[in-house]
Amino acid sequence: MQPWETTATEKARAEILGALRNSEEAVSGQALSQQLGIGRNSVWKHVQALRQMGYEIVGRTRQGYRLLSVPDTPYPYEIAHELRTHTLGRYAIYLPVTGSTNDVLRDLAKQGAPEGLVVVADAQVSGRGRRGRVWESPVGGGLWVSVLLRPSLMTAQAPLLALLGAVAVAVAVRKETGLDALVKWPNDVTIGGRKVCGILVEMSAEAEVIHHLIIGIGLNVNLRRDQLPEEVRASATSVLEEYGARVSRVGLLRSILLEMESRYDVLSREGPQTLLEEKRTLSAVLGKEIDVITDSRRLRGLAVSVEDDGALRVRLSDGQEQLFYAGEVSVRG
Ligand code: BT5
Repeated sequence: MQPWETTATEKARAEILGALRNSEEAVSGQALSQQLGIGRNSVWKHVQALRQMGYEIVGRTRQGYRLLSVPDTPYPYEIAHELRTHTLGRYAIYLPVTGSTNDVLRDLAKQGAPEGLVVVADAQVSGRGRRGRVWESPVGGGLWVSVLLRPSLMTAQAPLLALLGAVAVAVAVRKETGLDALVKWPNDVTIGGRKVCGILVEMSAEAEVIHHLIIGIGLNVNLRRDQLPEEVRASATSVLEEYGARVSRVGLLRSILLEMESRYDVLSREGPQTLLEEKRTLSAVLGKEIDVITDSRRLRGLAVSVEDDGALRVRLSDGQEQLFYAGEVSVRG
Protein backbone atom coordinates (compact mmCIF):
# COMPACT_ATOMS: atom_id res chain seq x y z
CA MET A 1 0.00 0.00 0.00
CA GLN A 2 1.36 3.42 -0.97
CA PRO A 3 1.41 6.28 1.55
CA TRP A 4 -0.96 8.38 -0.58
CA GLU A 5 -3.57 5.66 -0.92
CA THR A 6 -6.64 5.74 1.27
CA THR A 7 -6.46 3.27 4.16
CA ALA A 8 -9.39 1.05 5.15
CA THR A 9 -9.77 3.17 8.31
CA GLU A 10 -9.93 6.40 6.29
CA LYS A 11 -12.43 4.84 3.89
CA ALA A 12 -14.67 3.77 6.77
CA ARG A 13 -14.54 7.23 8.33
CA ALA A 14 -15.23 8.93 5.02
CA GLU A 15 -18.22 6.66 4.55
CA ILE A 16 -19.58 7.37 8.02
CA LEU A 17 -19.21 11.11 7.42
CA GLY A 18 -20.86 10.75 4.02
CA ALA A 19 -23.83 8.93 5.52
CA LEU A 20 -24.22 11.51 8.31
CA ARG A 21 -23.89 14.42 5.90
CA ASN A 22 -26.53 13.04 3.60
CA SER A 23 -29.13 12.44 6.24
CA GLU A 24 -31.44 14.98 7.79
CA GLU A 25 -32.28 12.44 10.47
CA ALA A 26 -30.01 10.70 12.95
CA VAL A 27 -28.39 7.58 11.49
CA SER A 28 -28.41 4.50 13.66
CA GLY A 29 -25.27 2.60 14.58
CA GLN A 30 -27.02 -0.45 13.17
CA ALA A 31 -27.53 1.18 9.76
CA LEU A 32 -23.91 2.35 9.63
CA SER A 33 -22.71 -1.04 10.68
CA GLN A 34 -24.68 -2.67 7.85
CA GLN A 35 -23.66 -0.11 5.28
CA LEU A 36 -19.97 -0.48 6.09
CA GLY A 37 -20.03 -4.20 6.80
CA ILE A 38 -18.35 -3.75 10.17
CA GLY A 39 -19.49 -4.29 13.77
CA ARG A 40 -21.34 -1.63 15.73
CA ASN A 41 -18.47 -1.40 18.15
CA SER A 42 -16.12 -0.52 15.27
CA VAL A 43 -18.58 2.13 14.12
CA TRP A 44 -18.55 3.59 17.63
CA LYS A 45 -14.73 3.61 17.67
CA HIS A 46 -14.61 5.47 14.35
CA VAL A 47 -17.13 7.98 15.64
CA GLN A 48 -15.01 8.50 18.75
CA ALA A 49 -11.93 9.06 16.58
CA LEU A 50 -13.82 11.56 14.40
CA ARG A 51 -14.95 13.44 17.51
CA GLN A 52 -11.34 13.71 18.59
CA MET A 53 -10.52 15.17 15.20
CA GLY A 54 -13.01 17.95 15.82
CA TYR A 55 -16.23 16.58 14.28
CA GLU A 56 -19.19 17.35 16.47
CA ILE A 57 -21.25 14.19 16.39
CA VAL A 58 -24.03 13.60 18.87
CA GLY A 59 -25.27 10.10 19.50
CA ARG A 60 -28.04 8.84 21.70
CA THR A 61 -28.88 5.24 22.37
CA ARG A 62 -31.55 4.09 19.95
CA GLN A 63 -31.66 7.46 18.13
CA GLY A 64 -28.37 7.13 16.33
CA TYR A 65 -25.73 9.64 15.30
CA ARG A 66 -26.12 13.13 13.98
CA LEU A 67 -23.39 15.40 12.57
CA LEU A 68 -23.66 18.91 14.00
CA SER A 69 -20.48 20.52 12.70
CA VAL A 70 -17.25 19.75 10.90
CA PRO A 71 -13.81 21.18 11.70
CA ASP A 72 -12.15 23.64 9.33
CA THR A 73 -9.11 21.40 9.11
CA PRO A 74 -7.89 20.26 5.70
CA TYR A 75 -8.34 16.55 6.33
CA PRO A 76 -8.61 14.57 3.10
CA TYR A 77 -12.30 13.92 3.88
CA GLU A 78 -12.96 17.61 4.07
CA ILE A 79 -11.01 18.47 0.93
CA ALA A 80 -12.79 15.69 -0.96
CA HIS A 81 -16.23 16.84 0.15
CA GLU A 82 -17.77 18.72 -2.78
CA LEU A 83 -14.40 18.95 -4.52
CA ARG A 84 -15.06 19.73 -8.17
CA THR A 85 -11.68 18.89 -9.68
CA HIS A 86 -10.90 15.77 -11.70
CA THR A 87 -7.29 15.34 -10.56
CA LEU A 88 -5.96 17.93 -8.14
CA GLY A 89 -6.65 17.04 -4.51
CA ARG A 90 -8.16 13.67 -5.37
CA TYR A 91 -5.38 12.24 -3.21
CA ALA A 92 -4.44 14.29 -0.18
CA ILE A 93 -2.33 13.88 2.93
CA TYR A 94 -2.87 16.02 6.00
CA LEU A 95 -0.13 16.50 8.58
CA PRO A 96 -0.67 18.43 11.82
CA VAL A 97 2.95 19.53 11.71
CA THR A 98 5.86 18.84 9.38
CA GLY A 99 9.17 20.29 8.25
CA SER A 100 8.16 21.47 4.79
CA THR A 101 5.24 20.13 2.74
CA ASN A 102 7.39 20.53 -0.39
CA ASP A 103 9.93 18.08 1.08
CA VAL A 104 7.28 15.55 2.03
CA LEU A 105 5.78 15.71 -1.44
CA ARG A 106 9.15 15.46 -3.16
CA ASP A 107 9.84 12.16 -1.38
CA LEU A 108 6.42 10.86 -2.37
CA ALA A 109 6.91 12.03 -5.96
CA LYS A 110 10.10 9.95 -6.11
CA GLN A 111 8.06 6.94 -4.98
CA GLY A 112 5.75 7.43 -7.95
CA ALA A 113 2.94 9.44 -6.38
CA PRO A 114 0.22 10.45 -8.85
CA GLU A 115 -0.32 13.89 -10.33
CA GLY A 116 -2.64 15.98 -8.21
CA LEU A 117 -1.48 14.62 -4.85
CA VAL A 118 -1.72 17.34 -2.24
CA VAL A 119 0.21 17.53 1.03
CA VAL A 120 -1.12 20.04 3.51
CA ALA A 121 0.10 20.86 7.01
CA ASP A 122 -1.28 22.91 9.86
CA ALA A 123 2.21 24.07 10.79
CA GLN A 124 5.67 23.82 9.25
CA VAL A 125 8.81 24.00 11.34
CA SER A 126 11.11 24.57 8.38
CA GLY A 127 8.84 26.22 5.83
CA ARG A 128 10.94 27.53 2.95
CA GLY A 129 10.76 30.50 0.67
CA ARG A 130 12.93 31.02 -2.39
CA ARG A 131 16.72 31.21 -2.16
CA GLY A 132 16.92 29.74 1.31
CA ARG A 133 14.57 32.27 2.86
CA VAL A 134 12.27 31.24 5.68
CA TRP A 135 8.53 30.94 5.22
CA GLU A 136 6.85 31.52 8.56
CA SER A 137 4.20 28.83 8.97
CA PRO A 138 2.62 29.07 12.42
CA VAL A 139 -0.18 26.77 13.50
CA GLY A 140 -3.78 27.83 13.53
CA GLY A 141 -4.83 29.53 10.34
CA GLY A 142 -2.50 29.09 7.41
CA LEU A 143 -2.76 27.00 4.30
CA TRP A 144 0.65 25.44 3.86
CA VAL A 145 0.13 23.24 0.84
CA SER A 146 2.07 21.48 -1.90
CA VAL A 147 0.57 20.16 -5.11
CA LEU A 148 2.22 17.59 -7.36
CA LEU A 149 2.11 18.07 -11.13
CA ARG A 150 3.58 15.90 -13.83
CA PRO A 151 3.35 18.26 -16.78
CA SER A 152 4.46 17.51 -20.30
CA LEU A 153 6.43 20.72 -20.43
CA MET A 154 10.05 21.68 -20.78
CA THR A 155 11.97 23.13 -17.83
CA ALA A 156 11.98 26.56 -19.47
CA GLN A 157 8.21 26.65 -18.98
CA ALA A 158 8.33 25.95 -15.26
CA PRO A 159 7.90 29.64 -14.32
CA LEU A 160 4.48 29.47 -15.99
CA LEU A 161 3.42 26.90 -13.44
CA ALA A 162 4.50 29.12 -10.55
CA LEU A 163 2.43 31.82 -12.16
CA LEU A 164 -0.45 29.38 -12.39
CA GLY A 165 -0.26 28.95 -8.61
CA ALA A 166 -0.27 32.68 -7.93
CA VAL A 167 -3.10 33.43 -10.36
CA ALA A 168 -5.19 30.56 -8.95
CA VAL A 169 -4.74 31.83 -5.39
CA ALA A 170 -5.56 35.42 -6.31
CA VAL A 171 -8.70 34.37 -8.22
CA ALA A 172 -9.85 31.99 -5.46
CA VAL A 173 -9.38 34.68 -2.78
CA ARG A 174 -11.33 37.14 -4.95
CA LYS A 175 -14.16 34.67 -5.49
CA GLU A 176 -14.41 33.61 -1.86
CA THR A 177 -14.11 37.06 -0.29
CA GLY A 178 -14.43 39.77 -2.93
CA LEU A 179 -11.05 41.14 -1.82
CA ASP A 180 -8.86 42.83 -4.40
CA ALA A 181 -6.08 40.21 -4.45
CA LEU A 182 -3.33 40.89 -6.99
CA VAL A 183 -0.32 39.03 -8.34
CA LYS A 184 2.96 40.75 -7.64
CA TRP A 185 5.76 39.77 -9.94
CA PRO A 186 7.08 37.19 -9.91
CA ASN A 187 4.70 35.06 -7.82
CA ASP A 188 3.45 36.73 -4.69
CA VAL A 189 -0.19 37.42 -4.03
CA THR A 190 -0.83 40.72 -2.31
CA ILE A 191 -3.82 42.51 -0.86
CA GLY A 192 -3.57 46.24 -0.24
CA GLY A 193 0.14 46.12 -1.05
CA ARG A 194 0.89 43.47 1.58
CA LYS A 195 1.94 39.89 0.95
CA VAL A 196 -0.73 37.33 1.75
CA CYS A 197 0.74 34.39 -0.20
CA GLY A 198 4.05 33.17 -1.55
CA ILE A 199 4.72 30.38 -4.05
CA LEU A 200 7.72 28.07 -4.16
CA VAL A 201 8.07 25.86 -7.21
CA GLU A 202 10.57 23.02 -7.15
CA MET A 203 11.07 20.45 -9.85
CA SER A 204 12.92 17.36 -10.83
CA ALA A 205 14.03 17.37 -14.44
CA GLU A 206 16.42 15.66 -16.79
CA ALA A 207 17.62 16.83 -20.18
CA GLU A 208 15.18 19.77 -20.13
CA VAL A 209 12.22 17.48 -19.52
CA ILE A 210 10.25 17.85 -16.30
CA HIS A 211 9.73 14.63 -14.31
CA HIS A 212 7.62 16.26 -11.70
CA LEU A 213 6.98 19.70 -10.38
CA ILE A 214 5.82 20.77 -6.95
CA ILE A 215 3.87 23.96 -6.42
CA GLY A 216 4.22 25.03 -2.79
CA ILE A 217 1.65 27.54 -1.65
CA GLY A 218 1.85 29.46 1.61
CA LEU A 219 -1.34 31.45 2.19
CA ASN A 220 -2.09 33.33 5.40
CA VAL A 221 -5.79 32.70 5.89
CA ASN A 222 -7.14 32.95 9.42
CA LEU A 223 -4.01 34.35 11.02
CA ARG A 224 -4.04 37.60 12.93
CA ARG A 225 -1.12 39.83 12.09
CA ASP A 226 0.21 39.41 15.62
CA GLN A 227 0.46 35.65 15.00
CA LEU A 228 3.14 36.36 12.41
CA PRO A 229 6.69 37.06 13.55
CA GLU A 230 7.60 40.69 13.93
CA GLU A 231 10.05 40.67 11.01
CA VAL A 232 7.29 40.12 8.47
CA ARG A 233 4.38 41.89 10.18
CA ALA A 234 4.84 45.18 8.37
CA SER A 235 4.92 43.64 4.91
CA ALA A 236 2.50 40.74 5.43
CA THR A 237 -1.22 40.36 5.83
CA SER A 238 -3.83 37.61 5.98
CA VAL A 239 -7.27 37.02 4.51
CA LEU A 240 -8.70 37.41 8.02
CA GLU A 241 -7.06 40.81 8.52
CA GLU A 242 -8.31 42.11 5.18
CA TYR A 243 -11.73 40.53 5.15
CA GLY A 244 -12.46 41.15 8.81
CA ALA A 245 -13.84 37.66 9.42
CA ARG A 246 -12.64 34.09 9.36
CA VAL A 247 -13.07 32.23 6.10
CA SER A 248 -13.13 28.48 5.54
CA ARG A 249 -9.60 27.29 4.91
CA VAL A 250 -10.92 24.07 3.44
CA GLY A 251 -13.32 25.93 1.16
CA LEU A 252 -10.51 28.20 0.02
CA LEU A 253 -8.23 25.25 -0.64
CA ARG A 254 -10.89 23.52 -2.76
CA SER A 255 -11.39 26.69 -4.67
CA ILE A 256 -7.63 27.14 -5.25
CA LEU A 257 -7.36 23.57 -6.54
CA LEU A 258 -10.25 24.12 -8.94
CA GLU A 259 -8.86 27.41 -10.26
CA MET A 260 -5.43 25.81 -10.66
CA GLU A 261 -6.73 22.78 -12.46
CA SER A 262 -8.84 24.65 -14.97
CA ARG A 263 -5.87 26.88 -15.86
CA TYR A 264 -3.51 23.91 -15.96
CA ASP A 265 -5.83 22.20 -18.46
CA VAL A 266 -5.97 25.32 -20.65
CA LEU A 267 -2.19 25.78 -20.40
CA SER A 268 -1.55 22.17 -21.44
CA ARG A 269 -4.09 22.34 -24.29
CA GLU A 270 -3.68 25.82 -25.68
CA GLY A 271 -0.43 27.29 -24.37
CA PRO A 272 0.19 30.18 -22.01
CA GLN A 273 -1.62 33.12 -23.65
CA THR A 274 -4.77 33.03 -21.50
CA LEU A 275 -2.77 32.71 -18.30
CA LEU A 276 -0.48 35.58 -19.24
CA GLU A 277 -3.44 37.79 -20.09
CA GLU A 278 -4.96 37.01 -16.74
CA LYS A 279 -1.74 37.75 -14.96
CA ARG A 280 -1.54 41.13 -16.66
CA THR A 281 -5.07 41.96 -15.54
CA LEU A 282 -4.27 40.93 -11.97
CA SER A 283 -0.84 42.52 -11.86
CA ALA A 284 0.06 44.60 -8.82
CA VAL A 285 3.07 46.14 -10.59
CA LEU A 286 2.26 46.98 -14.23
CA GLY A 287 2.13 50.70 -14.83
CA LYS A 288 3.69 51.37 -11.42
CA GLU A 289 6.94 52.98 -10.41
CA ILE A 290 8.97 50.22 -8.85
CA ASP A 291 12.31 49.25 -7.41
CA VAL A 292 13.69 45.97 -8.74
CA ILE A 293 16.16 44.28 -6.48
CA THR A 294 18.39 41.61 -7.98
CA ASP A 295 21.37 39.85 -6.44
CA SER A 296 23.71 42.64 -7.26
CA ARG A 297 21.65 45.75 -7.86
CA ARG A 298 18.68 47.86 -6.99
CA LEU A 299 17.17 49.64 -9.98
CA ARG A 300 14.33 52.10 -10.24
CA GLY A 301 11.88 52.32 -13.12
CA LEU A 302 8.42 51.87 -14.57
CA ALA A 303 7.00 48.34 -14.89
CA VAL A 304 5.99 48.29 -18.55
CA SER A 305 4.90 44.74 -19.36
CA VAL A 306 5.14 41.08 -18.58
CA GLU A 307 6.64 39.23 -21.53
CA ASP A 308 5.34 35.88 -22.77
CA ASP A 309 8.20 34.08 -21.08
CA GLY A 310 7.26 35.65 -17.75
CA ALA A 311 10.03 38.30 -17.73
CA LEU A 312 9.22 41.74 -16.37
CA ARG A 313 10.05 44.63 -18.73
CA VAL A 314 11.11 47.75 -16.85
CA ARG A 315 11.79 51.20 -18.30
CA LEU A 316 14.67 52.47 -16.19
CA SER A 317 15.16 56.08 -15.17
CA ASP A 318 17.60 56.64 -18.06
CA GLY A 319 14.92 55.57 -20.56
CA GLN A 320 16.42 52.18 -21.37
CA GLU A 321 14.28 49.08 -21.09
CA GLN A 322 15.51 45.98 -19.35
CA LEU A 323 14.08 42.48 -18.85
CA PHE A 324 14.13 40.81 -15.45
CA TYR A 325 13.72 37.09 -15.03
CA ALA A 326 14.22 36.96 -11.25
CA GLY A 327 14.37 39.35 -8.37
CA GLU A 328 12.17 41.22 -5.95
CA VAL A 329 9.95 44.15 -6.69
CA SER A 330 8.79 46.85 -4.35
CA VAL A 331 6.11 49.22 -5.54
CA ARG A 332 6.88 52.85 -4.71
CA GLY A 333 4.48 55.32 -3.24
C1 BT5 B 1 7.96 32.72 -1.03
O1 BT5 B 1 9.30 32.89 -0.95
O2 BT5 B 1 7.15 33.61 -0.95
C2 BT5 B 1 7.53 31.28 -1.16
C3 BT5 B 1 6.81 30.74 0.05
C4 BT5 B 1 6.31 29.36 -0.16
C5 BT5 B 1 5.77 28.75 1.10
C6 BT5 B 1 5.13 27.41 0.86
S1 BT5 B 1 4.27 26.83 2.24
C7 BT5 B 1 4.08 25.28 1.55
C8 BT5 B 1 5.40 24.96 0.85
N1 BT5 B 1 6.34 24.36 1.78
C9 BT5 B 1 7.41 25.13 1.97
O3 BT5 B 1 8.38 24.85 2.71
N2 BT5 B 1 7.29 26.26 1.23
C10 BT5 B 1 6.06 26.27 0.47
P1 BT5 B 1 10.03 34.31 -1.04
O4 BT5 B 1 9.52 35.05 -2.23
O5 BT5 B 1 11.46 33.96 -0.93
O6 BT5 B 1 9.53 35.07 0.24
C11 BT5 B 1 10.04 34.81 1.52
C12 BT5 B 1 9.88 36.11 2.33
O7 BT5 B 1 8.50 36.34 2.60
C13 BT5 B 1 10.56 36.04 3.68
O8 BT5 B 1 11.89 36.42 3.58
C14 BT5 B 1 9.74 37.02 4.50
O9 BT5 B 1 10.15 38.34 4.25
C15 BT5 B 1 8.35 36.90 3.90
N3 BT5 B 1 7.52 35.96 4.69
C16 BT5 B 1 7.88 34.86 5.39
N4 BT5 B 1 6.82 34.24 5.92
C17 BT5 B 1 5.74 34.97 5.56
C18 BT5 B 1 4.34 34.82 5.79
N5 BT5 B 1 3.82 33.81 6.46
N6 BT5 B 1 3.54 35.78 5.25
C19 BT5 B 1 4.02 36.79 4.51
N7 BT5 B 1 5.33 36.98 4.27
C20 BT5 B 1 6.18 36.06 4.78
